[in-house]
Amino acid sequence: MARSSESNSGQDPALDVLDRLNPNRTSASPSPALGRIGHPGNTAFLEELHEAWKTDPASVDPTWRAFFEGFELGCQLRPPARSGATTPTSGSAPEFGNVLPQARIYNLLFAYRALGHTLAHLDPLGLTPEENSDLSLSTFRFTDADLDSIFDSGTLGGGGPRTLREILSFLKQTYCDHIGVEFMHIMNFAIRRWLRDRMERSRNQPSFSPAQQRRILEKIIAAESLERFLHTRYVGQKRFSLEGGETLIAVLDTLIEACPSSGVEEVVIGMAHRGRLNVLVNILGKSRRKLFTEFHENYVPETVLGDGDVKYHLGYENEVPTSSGKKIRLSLAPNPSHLEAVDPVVEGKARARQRHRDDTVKREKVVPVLIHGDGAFIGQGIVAETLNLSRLEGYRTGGTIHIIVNNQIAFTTLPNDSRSTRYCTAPGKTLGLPIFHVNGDDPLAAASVIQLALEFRQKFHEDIILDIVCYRRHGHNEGDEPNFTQPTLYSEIDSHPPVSRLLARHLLDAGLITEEEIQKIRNQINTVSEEALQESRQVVSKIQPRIHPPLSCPALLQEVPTAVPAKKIAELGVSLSTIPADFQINNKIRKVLDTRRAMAAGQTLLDWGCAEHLAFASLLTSGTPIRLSGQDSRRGTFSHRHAAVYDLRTRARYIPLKNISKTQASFCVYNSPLSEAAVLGFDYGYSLDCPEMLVLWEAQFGDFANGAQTQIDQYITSSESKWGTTSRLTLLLPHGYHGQGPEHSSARLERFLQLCAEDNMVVSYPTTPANYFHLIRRQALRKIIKPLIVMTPKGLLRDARATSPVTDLTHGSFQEILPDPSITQGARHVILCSGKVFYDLQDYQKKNQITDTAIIRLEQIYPLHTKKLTEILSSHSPEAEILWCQEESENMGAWSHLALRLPSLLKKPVRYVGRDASSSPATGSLVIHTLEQNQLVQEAFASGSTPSPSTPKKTRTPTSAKKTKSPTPRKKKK
Ligand SMILES: Cc1ncc(C[n+]2csc(CCOP(=O)(O)OP(=O)(O)O)c2C)c(N)n1
Ligand SMILES: [Mg+2]
Repeated sequence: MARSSESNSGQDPALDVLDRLNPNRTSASPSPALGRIGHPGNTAFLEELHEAWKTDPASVDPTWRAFFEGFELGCQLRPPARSGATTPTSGSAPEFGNVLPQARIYNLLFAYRALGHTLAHLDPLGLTPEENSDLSLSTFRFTDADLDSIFDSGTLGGGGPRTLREILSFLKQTYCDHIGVEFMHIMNFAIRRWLRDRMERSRNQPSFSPAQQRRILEKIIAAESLERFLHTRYVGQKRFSLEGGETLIAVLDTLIEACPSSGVEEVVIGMAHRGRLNVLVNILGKSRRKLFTEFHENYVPETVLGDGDVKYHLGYENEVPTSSGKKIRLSLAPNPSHLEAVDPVVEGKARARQRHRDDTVKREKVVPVLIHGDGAFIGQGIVAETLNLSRLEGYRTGGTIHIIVNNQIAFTTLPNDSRSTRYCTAPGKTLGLPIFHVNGDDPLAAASVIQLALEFRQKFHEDIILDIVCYRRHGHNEGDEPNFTQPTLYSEIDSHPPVSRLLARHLLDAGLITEEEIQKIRNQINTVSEEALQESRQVVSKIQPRIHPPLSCPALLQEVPTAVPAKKIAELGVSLSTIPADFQINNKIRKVLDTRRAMAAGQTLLDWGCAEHLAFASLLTSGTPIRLSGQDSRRGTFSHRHAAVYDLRTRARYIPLKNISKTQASFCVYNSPLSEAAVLGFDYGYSLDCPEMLVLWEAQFGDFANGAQTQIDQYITSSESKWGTTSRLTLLLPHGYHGQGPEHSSARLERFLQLCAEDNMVVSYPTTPANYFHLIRRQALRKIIKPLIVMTPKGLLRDARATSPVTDLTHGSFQEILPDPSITQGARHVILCSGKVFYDLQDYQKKNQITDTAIIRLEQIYPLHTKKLTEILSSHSPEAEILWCQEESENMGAWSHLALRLPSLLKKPVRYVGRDASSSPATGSLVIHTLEQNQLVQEAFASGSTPSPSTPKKTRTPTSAKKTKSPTPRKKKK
């Protein structure tokens, strides 16, 4: 694993000098030239410059002049006496006039702080070379003969004169022992200095009381014993053993122990498979009996409904005692197989819980902790996306503690094939996070780092990473043979003593524990496990395997009253269009707001943006808080929302929805970073723990939701069945064919519909502002908690056809099915459709004065309101031909979902009219799009409709038909 070292972009030696001269300096703006001495190799350059300055100060640039003046001055000062400092016993007196060797000492300090981790003893197996020629004495032009010379030690551990030998020993102990730290890339000087001082004060050596050390040993033994117990009692059953990485349990325990004194009340944890069972039992206090029951072959998950999940994905929540007497609430989020997908979900959950604890400013009461695998942390892009949320107004959680169980392998893949970086923690460097690498065989060192991590998090509200370098004692899982692929590594591991033995030896040598006491601890733990096993056997003998009923929820189709009185709507319209008098806004925005006021007053028809604002405003004033997040959601991608308006002179922001009344609920609208997976995951997590809030995530274009497909598949659509967790999350996905090309047309309605079953969610494609108004209100107000997927408009946002009278808001409720507005009975042909194509069909119907064809809209496709649909159809001719018309290609849109359901429901064939099946969602040509669109509309009215005499009667085009070439539309004539 020898790799070239990463760039050391941190503080240069010159700044170390500046630091010493002026310790209160909080930021630096080095001259461009200063950057050139960021590496010891550039010493020669510094010397040259220094010589030039000595000969003629005017020959160097002013920044350098100031630097050398200060430097000389600093070197002439006698260093302050250090309390407890070792007085040099040999060597010559400090030669502060001998600037050049002293400058090289500063280089050395810098180099060890920046690169000392490359020499640290991090790998328990000792397989990673611990060498770096850049840190050899000769690099700094010293020899062994200089070791007893005395120098100014700069800022090292309080400064003062030290021999080179002492300086080296100090640096090695601090930066090259069992803790290797990367922190010199951090651009914030206050943070860097805090970390430096904190580490150099203790020389990065743990100092735990005897009782604490014993506790840590007990935790390590508990972790190991549980794995061994499971190993012998459930041979070959998957548990993703933690062995080799037991230090994790000691680290988590130390973290929780430190919570009460740090003001932490709750820890929200996310983790993958490795060691999860161990964390559940030994940290969250899940009973062993329960765990062992889950191992039984007859075990059926305890969900009331749904399908459940395997034991190493399950979540848990508990209040655990600490030795301070205070309890800490712990939760472990359920986790799907998809590695790291849980990260943003946990962040969202943590933020929601901070809100519940009224901790939205400092965010110090609830701490998110993410436990990662080494392979996944560097490999999965969502890690970087989630890290990027950490400082953003709408997504920050006050700092996440990341712990990596770095067993130096991912399934069968070794680090050389896993990453292009030296460390798996490299993503943390992009954000300038402190990164601590710790030898996993030294639980005391790791525990000391986690204490520092919590202290850091509470002080700076930033993320921090602890990388526990360990190994994996067995295969990837318990059915896996590691010797197939890593024979040499595993012969090394086989002979490596367990961490419990190493720590026990340390405590025995220090006289902190006896062999008998250690044996007693082991016996006690095994007795508890054995008793739990017996209990679990009794429970299991009573289990009757049974298949759970489906999640089915007939109440999903019940009407929810969502109308709002006209007076209230008008009042809201006034509030929403009123801007503070001293606020100067863009004229066009002023017009939008004025129009909204007129719309709400019933003076003109309502558009989409106004209906949405009124839906939000009515909910806020009746006590429902709302969170809306997405790319450019404040304005709205299509400039239709304008939830925030800006002062022309100052860009001060004013959000009318936050200013409706003093008693209203909170409205949060955020422009998200350009991420789908992490932001959707975050909002989903938030919605889980804030069920009283309406949380909406908006895609820029619906197409881009596919970047978050994992969150959709593994959480939103299936979490209720797997884990019994429900979410009211609402997805707004702009969808519709406007000739904008393949990527801006489709939100992939078909994918959502394919995931629909057991009433797991609602999929809707509303066509009117009023129906959208009722849909949003219903989603927030009804007791049933289900995710809602909404295909939202783009072109229709400004289309006069897609408007609603205010009376449609003040009366009625959400309509799952909309009948034809003009042809309410007796039609001999019925076109069923959903969404935007309705308006094209209606135009044609009107233009051609067609009276025998009714167009019925499915505004909610899943769950389908079959009763309403059949009722509406019953007012038309029983012989009426029914067809489904869509603008999406045949293999997309709602057709494939409905084709499986409509014929049996309606007891007659349903004909398809729409674009042919296609690999790409839409044509790239506007003219072809228009041709296709016109053709499919004509075709929908072709079969016997009158008058339309010119249109030939057509049936569905077989999908096997050849594609025509451009510019012929893809919808072909037969
Ligand atoms: C996104 C994703 N890809 C692949 C897998 C299959 N898989 C499960 S565990 C694992 C190895 C993970 O390695 P690492 O992150 O180092 O964790 P470890 O198992 O070593 O603790 C893989 C590839 C998965 N679960 N999720
Ligand atoms: Mg690993």
